[in-house]
Amino acid sequence: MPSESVTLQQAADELGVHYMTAYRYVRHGQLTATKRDGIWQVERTDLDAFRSGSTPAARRGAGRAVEAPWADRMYARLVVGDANGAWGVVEGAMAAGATPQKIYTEVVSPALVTIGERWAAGELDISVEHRATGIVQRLIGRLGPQFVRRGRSRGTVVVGAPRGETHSLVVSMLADLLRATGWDVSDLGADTPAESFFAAVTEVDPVAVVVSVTNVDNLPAARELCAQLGPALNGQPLLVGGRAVDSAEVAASIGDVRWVPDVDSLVGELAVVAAGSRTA
Ligand code: B12
Repeated sequence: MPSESVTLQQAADELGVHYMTAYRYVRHGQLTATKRDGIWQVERTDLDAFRSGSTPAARRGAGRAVEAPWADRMYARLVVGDANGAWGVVEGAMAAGATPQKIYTEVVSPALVTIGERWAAGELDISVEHRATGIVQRLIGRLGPQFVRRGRSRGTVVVGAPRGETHSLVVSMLADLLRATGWDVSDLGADTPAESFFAAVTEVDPVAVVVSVTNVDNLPAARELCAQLGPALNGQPLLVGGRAVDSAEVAASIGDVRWVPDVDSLVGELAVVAAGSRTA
């Protein structure tokens, strides 16, 4: 029996990429496709193998994605305000096998960190950072749907940042990284009043509430938020992290919260919390 095949356009739709990106995967030998009656066809088995990264070509691609200086290229596009070029870097890295998660953590974030360092050193004007922020917002908007995992949800997590904390890109990326691991995320964004946290908790009955703090100046606001929110929770833990919360001591100064050092640990912690709430 011949195996099921889809057109390259359908394969692109399923992968959540533009047709030209899927075509580049074929040209680079990462995705196997054959032309029949002038139309590129992809066997379902090849598409599944590409998606899981289990073909040698996809693995080679993934290796190249880590090796190539994609973050430097992204930085170069962001500082000159080249939105199309920045998306081109995303497409290039993905054609080379990078996952959307890696685009956030190994391409976009390092580029932003460099911009922050150069701004702090007085080498870049703040307007450059604002312009780069606008571009990254759009990149996140385009990449976001690719983080949604099909299948049964593991539950819902409320994510936000305290009043005054304007670093919203961080919250958006964090929310997507959690979605990619099967969680539904009620993303309240940055600069979130305590009332919005209350409303979200009441509405979605989350497994946990995640508070992100990027700027150390916002630690007092985080303390205030957690002091207000803690007593209103129905046993759900308050998980706190982000650039400004870089140790258990800093987290303890915020209050009765659990410190989580990074996103991987957060995914593990949420699994433990969810298992506990199921058996309780
Ligand atoms: C873009 C940016 C801005 C933009 C924000 C735009 C936006 N809408 O997000 C603008 C220009 C508005 C801005 C403003 C300011 N910024 Co600013 N900004 C940055 C910059 C360059 C990038 C931030 C970013 O998006 N990083 C990318 C993310 C994804 O990286 P990340 O932090 O690693 O995030 C991951 C983890 O932290 C983790 N995580 C996050 N939350 C949580 C929670 C939990 C529980 C867990 C487990 C994990 C987790 O997951 C994330 C995803 O992987 C940083 C530089 C940097 N080093 O980050 C400075 C930076 C954060 N900003 C800084 C400062 C000082 C400011 C200002 C105070 C400047 C000023 N004087 O006006 C203001 C005001 C901020 C405020 N009121 O809160 C400093 C903070 C230093 C400090 N004191 O702590 C930095 C570090 C720059 C620097 N080198 O000095 N900023």
